[in-house]
Amino acid sequence: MNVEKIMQDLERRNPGEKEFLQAAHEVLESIEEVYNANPKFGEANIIERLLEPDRTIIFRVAWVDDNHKVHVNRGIRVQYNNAIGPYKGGIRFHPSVNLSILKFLGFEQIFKNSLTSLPMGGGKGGSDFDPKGRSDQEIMRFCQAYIAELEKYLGPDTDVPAGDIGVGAREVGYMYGMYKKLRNEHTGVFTGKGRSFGGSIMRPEATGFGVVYFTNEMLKAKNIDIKGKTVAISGFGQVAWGAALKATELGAKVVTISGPDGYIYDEAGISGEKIDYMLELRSSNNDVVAPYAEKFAGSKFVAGKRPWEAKVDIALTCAFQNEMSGEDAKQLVDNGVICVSEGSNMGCTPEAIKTFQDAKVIFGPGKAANAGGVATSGLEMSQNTLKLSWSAEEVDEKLKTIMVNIHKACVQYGEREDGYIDYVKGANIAGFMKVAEAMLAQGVI
Ligand code: 2IT
Repeated sequence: MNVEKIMQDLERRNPGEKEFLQAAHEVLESIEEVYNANPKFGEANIIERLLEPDRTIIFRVAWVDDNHKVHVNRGIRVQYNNAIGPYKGGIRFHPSVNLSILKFLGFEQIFKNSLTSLPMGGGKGGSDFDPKGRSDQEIMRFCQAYIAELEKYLGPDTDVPAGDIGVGAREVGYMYGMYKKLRNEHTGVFTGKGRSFGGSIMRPEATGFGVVYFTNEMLKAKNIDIKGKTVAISGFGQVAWGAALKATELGAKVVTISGPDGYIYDEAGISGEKIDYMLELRSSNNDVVAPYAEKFAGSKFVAGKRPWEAKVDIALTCAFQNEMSGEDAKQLVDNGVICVSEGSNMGCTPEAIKTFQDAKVIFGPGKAANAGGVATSGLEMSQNTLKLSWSAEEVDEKLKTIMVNIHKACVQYGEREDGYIDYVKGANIAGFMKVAEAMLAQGVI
């Protein structure tokens, strides 16, 4: 394959889809060498077949707000690739959602899910619906309207959605409820469900826990102890919350969280009731972190800025794609950062990743670092199929093992001669190999 030629073709066929083109370019660059060394991939044109989603469903979502006003949003589900299992991936509700963003997320999900070693294909869905400030009734009506259309394309062995930004247990509950009513069946077609109806213990914590387990593996590979290290976390949602819990438990000190309004710096460390307070902030539905500084003395709120200007040992992006720029990365490097991991999907721009890798800062890409979330979704699917429920210890043990194995796979394909581990390359190649082998075995379809 010729990366430049493929990119030109992709740009022509997907004009303006910058997030998708960015995600595709990263994978192409990483796998080029192994792809060209194995002529069987080129002969079957695996790469072009992988880049084109199996199908994309786009639909109107009409709903009525509390003031009886009728709204129309766009619903999308990208069923990207099911070579190794049913389509699997979250649903995002955010005003920025468009086809490019869902294609980038769906494409990344193929490799991430492959890395988990569980049988899950890649997909992603969402809507440009903005949950901010909406009442519970409005959220419910929107979720029901969304799933009333998407229902026909889902199934426990076909496509299994979950949450993502703007979609948590409440939204999954409403969508699953409508799905169940329409199908008259109680098959676990969503993951991230409530515990009382088939949800897995630990799913809410899983992405954040997994990010810290993976970060800890990367540090251990360089004989660095996470204990006593300072950590900057962005975001204050489920991923940030889980990461703060686990990092604190392992003896690190979390000093920042952030929202669209700015960031909180808390030198004493965000632990205990301060972590619980993140959930309270989230449930207010206002999407701000500023109230934290009013509640906890000694902390400060920095308006309109991102947490990457803080001097820390470890930085974890847990908010949004491209939330860390090359400039942010340079600042972190100048401040002596030793390790950066993506809890958010594609949290760092290509310039930021290059800055870290050039400075030999340990860098964990989202596909590997945040795979604990979807891995635990895979465990939820297993429990639903088996019609039983595992304990927290069982789920946590499995999650830990999965993260350790993902780390091993990344090292296998990403270790350079100078000893630096290129986790981006490692994750992309390891994820790709399994999917490519499955596609080869299944013929041209
Ligand atoms: O980005 C992700 O991996 C998720 N939003 C979770 C997907 C899932 O199916 O649990």
